[in-house]
Amino acid sequence: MRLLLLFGALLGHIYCLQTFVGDQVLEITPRNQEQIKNLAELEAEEHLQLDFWKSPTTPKETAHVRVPFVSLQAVKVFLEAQGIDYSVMIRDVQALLDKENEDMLLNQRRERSGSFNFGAYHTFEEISQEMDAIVAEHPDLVSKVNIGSSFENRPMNVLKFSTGGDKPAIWLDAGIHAREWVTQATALWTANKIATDYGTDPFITSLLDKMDIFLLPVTNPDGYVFSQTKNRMWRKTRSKVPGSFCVGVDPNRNWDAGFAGPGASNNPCSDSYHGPSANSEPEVRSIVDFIKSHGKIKAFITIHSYSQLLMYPYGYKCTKSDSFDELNEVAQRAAQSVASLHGTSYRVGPICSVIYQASGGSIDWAYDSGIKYSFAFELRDTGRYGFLLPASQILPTASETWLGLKTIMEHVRDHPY
Ligand code: 0X9
Ligand code: ZN
Repeated sequence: MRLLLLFGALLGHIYCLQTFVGDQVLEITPRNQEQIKNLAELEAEEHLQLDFWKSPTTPKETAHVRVPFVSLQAVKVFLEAQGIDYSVMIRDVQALLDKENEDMLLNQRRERSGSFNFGAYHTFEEISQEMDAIVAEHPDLVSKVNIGSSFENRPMNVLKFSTGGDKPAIWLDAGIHAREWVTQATALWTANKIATDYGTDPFITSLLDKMDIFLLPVTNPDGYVFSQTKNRMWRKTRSKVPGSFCVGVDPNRNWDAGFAGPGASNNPCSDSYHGPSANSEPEVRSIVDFIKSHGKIKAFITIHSYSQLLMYPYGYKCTKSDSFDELNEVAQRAAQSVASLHGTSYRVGPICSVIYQASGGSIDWAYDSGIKYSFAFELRDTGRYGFLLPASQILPTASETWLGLKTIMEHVRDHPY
């Protein structure tokens, strides 16, 4: 068995596919400020190669950390020595990846003789083809708008849902972080939902009579492809950083909103590296240019995973925005709508108080640019699988998220400004 694993790892390296054999995700519960500091010190030990899926913020709140097999012993010894409570959340990361891969291959075989399965994970190519198919099936409602290209020159294609002309519009994006696969899948399901229900669902019909919707399912195409072919845990873009061997920028630290402030890293090797300058990433620049030139975007909704949160500005500062009361009220109602389907419970609040201070985020930029209705979703789950959410949860996730989106969009429709 051991030999087999070793062989697998070796083979993986030959094909440049990063394996995670024996990696575990630990759930860590610091009891006090001191232990939170201990964890921050642990995170700073670069040689341990820890991947903080969820950072510790306040005592009793859990942190989720993927620990590479080679560091497991050291980390567990450290936690025990400091008296920090932890448990194993995912015992074998690679086992989940193998299952995910197998499911994708099985589904690909099934789709060859059937129709597109929205309850499966897909490649960038497959998603692009399905977007074209949706446009072809609903030519009077849906069109494809190319807003630019990624660093590696992949197209950034947005679906425009419109009954004609250029109306005030709602912006939706997903997959700005590559590894958050349930978000790209949810966005594609949502595109299909809007396209097929227009004309029968009174809400969609009335919304699209007054407004357009723009939906970008794969905001970080290079990262997404990389996460499927090389490293499942990839989060950032794939741009070359001058003067560093490390690749990629955190595209959700790259927006011109408190750029390079607290909650972003200036280390190009960090997963939250803000990049050399605001909008340095072509993926971010393309969206900024599109939204500015459109001029009538009234809502900006970005979809991340995981943690089951619905957030609004600010992240780069911890003061209330002028729209706090209204955004909070809408978000609370949206969270109730999400929960109404399968009981999935969301926490609601401004980014800074709900998670952490994070600068250079998209919804802060949108809000400060005059788009009042700016929200960030963090979809399922709360950690059992984290970024590795099984495909069997795509459909329930997408359908409950849709109810939350509807509540927000309804409010936007009825409160023109
Ligand atoms: O850290 C982030 O960028 C987001 N969390 S994630 O685990 N998906 O990486 C939260 C960011 C909040 N949203 C914005 N600032 N737009
Ligand atoms: Zn994210």
